[in-house]
Amino acid sequence: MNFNKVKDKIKNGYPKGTDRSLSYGTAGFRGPANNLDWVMFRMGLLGALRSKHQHGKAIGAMITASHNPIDDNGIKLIDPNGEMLEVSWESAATDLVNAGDVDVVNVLKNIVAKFEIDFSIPAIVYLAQDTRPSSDMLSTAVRDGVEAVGASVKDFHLLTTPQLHHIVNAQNSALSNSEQVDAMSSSLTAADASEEGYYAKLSEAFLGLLALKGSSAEGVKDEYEAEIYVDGANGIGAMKLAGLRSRLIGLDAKPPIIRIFNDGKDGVLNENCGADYVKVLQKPPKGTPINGAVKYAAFDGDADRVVYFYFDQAGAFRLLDGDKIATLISSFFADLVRESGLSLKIGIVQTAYANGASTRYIEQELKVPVVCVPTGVKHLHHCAKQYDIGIYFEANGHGTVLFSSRADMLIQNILDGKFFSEPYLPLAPSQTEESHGHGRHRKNSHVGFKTDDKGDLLVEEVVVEKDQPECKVAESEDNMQVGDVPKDELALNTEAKVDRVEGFSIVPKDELALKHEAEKEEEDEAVPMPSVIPKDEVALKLERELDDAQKKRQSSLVHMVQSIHSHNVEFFDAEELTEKEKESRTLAAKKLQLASRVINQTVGDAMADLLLVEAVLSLRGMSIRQWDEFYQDLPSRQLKVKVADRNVIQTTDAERKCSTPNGLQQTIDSAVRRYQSGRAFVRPSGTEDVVRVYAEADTQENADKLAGEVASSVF
Ligand code: NG1
Ligand code: ZN
Repeated sequence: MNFNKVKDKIKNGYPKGTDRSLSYGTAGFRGPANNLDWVMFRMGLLGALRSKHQHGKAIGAMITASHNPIDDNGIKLIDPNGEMLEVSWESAATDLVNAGDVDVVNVLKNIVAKFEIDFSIPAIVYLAQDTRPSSDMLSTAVRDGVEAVGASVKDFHLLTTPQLHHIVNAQNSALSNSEQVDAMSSSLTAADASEEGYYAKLSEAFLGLLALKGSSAEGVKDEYEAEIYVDGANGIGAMKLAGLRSRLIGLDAKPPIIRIFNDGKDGVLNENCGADYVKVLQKPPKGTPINGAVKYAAFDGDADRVVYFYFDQAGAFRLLDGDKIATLISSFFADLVRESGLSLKIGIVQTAYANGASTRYIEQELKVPVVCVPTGVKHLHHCAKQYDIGIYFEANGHGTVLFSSRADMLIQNILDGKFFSEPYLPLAPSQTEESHGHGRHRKNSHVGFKTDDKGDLLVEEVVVEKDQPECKVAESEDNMQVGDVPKDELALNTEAKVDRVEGFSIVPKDELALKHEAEKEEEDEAVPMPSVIPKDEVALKLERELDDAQKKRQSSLVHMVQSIHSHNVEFFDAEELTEKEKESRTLAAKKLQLASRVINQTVGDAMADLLLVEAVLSLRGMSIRQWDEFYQDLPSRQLKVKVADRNVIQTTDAERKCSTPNGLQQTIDSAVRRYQSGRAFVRPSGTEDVVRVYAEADTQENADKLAGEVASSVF
């Protein structure tokens, strides 16, 4: 481990540029581009170490500041499975960037020791950048960091953020083909690990989906508008969408006509345009070709967010944000799951920024559970993984859909002609609660099996990850958990099923046990505490008999659970289905599988999300206006407040309440109470030096007023 080159490079190229403490936030490091080269160099070092730690798998380094102004830039690292950098490494990133120049090598050594890294393993970092003028120079700095520790770089130059996530995932999953990293990677090959592979995967799946569009039922008009104008935010998304568009040539399918504006030819990145501008200011981007008959979408600066909009008959701007996209996609998947006959657990993950009307719609109309987590993709992604089909979207348009390996397997079964209409694999999470002190405490669990202290078999909730504050379920006023389904269908069905299977049933306590218990109780009552009666012969014999019976049942059960886990799905007979039923289940399964391939399961992806939305609208023959009618947004307002130290504000309850400074929450509460349908919260931004204020109320005027009042209470 020789760090001389690191020392030399720091001294002669990348001295530390600030005394301010930085932290690897929700979007990595971001800031003014003219003082970031040293951060990039250090992130190059860290990326190389992370690759060594991951046995030489490729790590991604994306240079972008997303929707921030053109003079900013930033960097995010991508883990081998294409997801965000693992949380335990975020603090390593923060330590490394905050170290003084002379301490950098020590911090590196600490990281090597802490994570037990074999320094001799060859490492590789996949590098890409957005279109910012500073990105070239900053990319060189990352490369210098990677190479200073003897690792190598593969530079993809210009890519969208989600494209790099996809490529990193595809590369690593292709490498570990036999030892599949996870389901989302299992079907990926080396050919997928390229920009071309990305387009091929998306376009094939998308065209495949469109080809399944049936002719409209008689009397039902196909209202789908095949023309869409996309605001490319004058960034990388515009360029890459043009690349994707050229591959959308369908034989059996009629792809939409995509027209791109704000394509970077004569506009400035994110200036008066892009998804963030459209969402926050609730108005059309600069350069929108106004046309009452078409629909529009807007990407952000690195194309990981998308929102839709249109102009209604009166010419008024109408926004369909991430929440509306989540509802469209959820209703699509909920329908397909029903049609496929599969028991797949669908869940939606939102943040506090989700419009209250969307949450109500999803729960009350779609009847799909909603969970609220703190802002930041890592929280949403992590939580969505707990469902068979986990859908997450931030109101700002960042989101995707995750399919569990169980979902992939069950869908594939149908396509292989194996129809199972009954749930048989108790792996879906159910959320339950248990009392814990005064508050309510959540745990995430599966239905599982255990023996109680008398050796009886019980069906129980097996806790998967205890205490996941970032995946807490929202609490509503009546103290019921929003989105809580007491015990879901799957859990109940599974329990019932298990009950019915001879030999593996949850045996009601048998005669002997009951007798024994009754005797014991009598004894207990009869004999005053605290005497302890030595077990007599009969009791011991009874216990032994119980034990034997118990062991037998247990071993059968273990066998059953093992066979379930090894996907021995022949366990239950397939029910008799008519050919017509089989056909419709197969069609639904095909759509599910293709949709799971259109979507980018590593991260929110504007291009992939756009294709999925278009496919859903097209398959349903639905216009943007019809989609917009799902529910009416509550008017809302977002504001930014500059304060001396934004971190004096600390939050709790998925950021919907603040715990410090003292008294602030009470002030917000009393402001909120004065407005019909009022809701408001404040939180420090993770990407900008500001405090964000959000408010919603019955009218726009009231939402604005409430936001203003709350903003002034932050000073
Ligand atoms: P911050 O700056 O922490 O609010 C913003 C977005 C996040 C997420 C990150 C990363 C809002 C309110 N916040 O985070 O949702 O997208 O940027 O880009 O939109
Ligand atoms: Zn972005």
